[in-house]
Amino acid sequence: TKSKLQISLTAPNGREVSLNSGLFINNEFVSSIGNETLRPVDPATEVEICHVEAANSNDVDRAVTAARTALNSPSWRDISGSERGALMNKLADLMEKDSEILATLESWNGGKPYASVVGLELPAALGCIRYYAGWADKLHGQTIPTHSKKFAYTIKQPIGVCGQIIPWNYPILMAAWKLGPALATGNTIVLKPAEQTPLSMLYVAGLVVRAGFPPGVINIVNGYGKTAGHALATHPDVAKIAFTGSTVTGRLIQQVAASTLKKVTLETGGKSPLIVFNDADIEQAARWAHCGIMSNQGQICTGNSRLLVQSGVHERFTKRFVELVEAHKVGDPFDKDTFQGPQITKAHLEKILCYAKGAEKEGAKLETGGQACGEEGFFMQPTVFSNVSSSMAIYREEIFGPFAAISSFDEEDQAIRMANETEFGLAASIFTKDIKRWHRVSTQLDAGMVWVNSSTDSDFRVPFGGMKQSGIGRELGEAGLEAYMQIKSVHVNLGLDL
Ligand code: TXE
Repeated sequence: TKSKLQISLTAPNGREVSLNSGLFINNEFVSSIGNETLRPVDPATEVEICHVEAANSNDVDRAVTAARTALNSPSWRDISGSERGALMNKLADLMEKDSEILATLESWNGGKPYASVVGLELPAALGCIRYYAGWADKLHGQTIPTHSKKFAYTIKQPIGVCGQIIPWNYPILMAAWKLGPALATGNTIVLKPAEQTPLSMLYVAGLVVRAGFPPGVINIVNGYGKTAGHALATHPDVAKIAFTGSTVTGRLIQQVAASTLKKVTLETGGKSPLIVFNDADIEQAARWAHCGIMSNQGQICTGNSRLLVQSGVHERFTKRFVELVEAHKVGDPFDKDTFQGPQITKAHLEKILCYAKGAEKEGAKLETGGQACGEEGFFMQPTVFSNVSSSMAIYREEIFGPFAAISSFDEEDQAIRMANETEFGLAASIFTKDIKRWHRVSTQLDAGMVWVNSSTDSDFRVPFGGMKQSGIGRELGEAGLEAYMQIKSVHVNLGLDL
């Protein structure tokens, strides 16, 4: 079956890529037990790329067993943190060497502009793995004096087998955010990419072997959410689930994971506000706002989808923002001038179009866009509505497209109230030159991340995550390690006799 699973592809940019389409379990590519396959599609042309194996619950069970065995194998359990870090750095080096292949697969399968995958996302993913590799030998407990004849110490231990479920909008980056802290802390992993985008992580799977990871430490199983994802979230031997995706699926995972009391971290949806005050640098505010909602086809969890603009600069800001939106190029992800590629699927494009239709009916003012575009592929015109009120669906619901809703406000208090009137709490941006104001406002915003005079600007050294229904726990930075370790307290009696 090995040769059957080996596939050779020619990408639209002419690059030849060969990869294995199997499930990656125990450092080997294997066929799935059931007959299910995934059929990834190029969203720019609507052409099917290939077939890859899709895991059913028995396959997930195989992967979890491999991960569980690896957890206690001397080649993983007994190596030092420094050695774990070295393996991680090796993986990052191999990924860097093949970054053009990885970026090709990421762009082709996900419709993502190639230039930004190569220039921004891959460096961020490699940076994240290397950052956590650096932590691997710096994780230690405390000694705690308790009594003259007793003392205690703590050790930080891995949680166990970690199930990691990632979305389609940034496959490699989201995998790096999850693999980094889990490996640094000595866990073993079963990672499930999204069914729309299986390809880039299949290529990474091949590099895992070359980096020298012991079998079973990193398992990568493609598959559907309802089968493979559900099987991971309910498996009794999976100790922890980390998920990035929709709030609806996040809730479901938390519910089913409760039966085995798994540790759960979730990074879910958002409806992040970007607040522009009268004293802001309007050119910079418009540029960051543009980048913060139109990059990655608007499929960004922290995307500043609501632009709250103070009345004094509303007209000027809207004019400049719309100019920038209309100037960016929509088209072939492999064209170096392309800023915006296609949406991930036809269904997703249709959902975005539905919001545009609804907004017009609800009385919002269409400033630009609102339609699909291109002769083939799932392309959406970048879309801006103004005059958006809090009762409208486009103000309340995550659209996840190149779609911005502009509303105006008069006073600071009103801006804070508007920013917070959402079930989400992922991120927020403030544009102002007033130091006292940015401090005052950022303290009051319901958001896990606040940007002052920028937007959606993440960094692997800084914690990332949401308040309210945008998630549970934090990824990245030192805080990102916590979810992957448990503390054991050892009480030592040095001679206190009973
Ligand atoms: O997400 P899902 P979808 C938001 C965005 C988007 C919407 C729907 O608004 O329009 O979600 O996207 C796996 N048990 N975000 O349907 O379903 C699935 O296979 C276990 C925001 O793609 O959340 C995939 O691997 N797993 C977001 C992952 O969950 C399940 C990124 C995400 O899919 C499962 C993506 C189940 N029952 C979408 N059902 C962000 N926060 O960045 C699905 N999955």
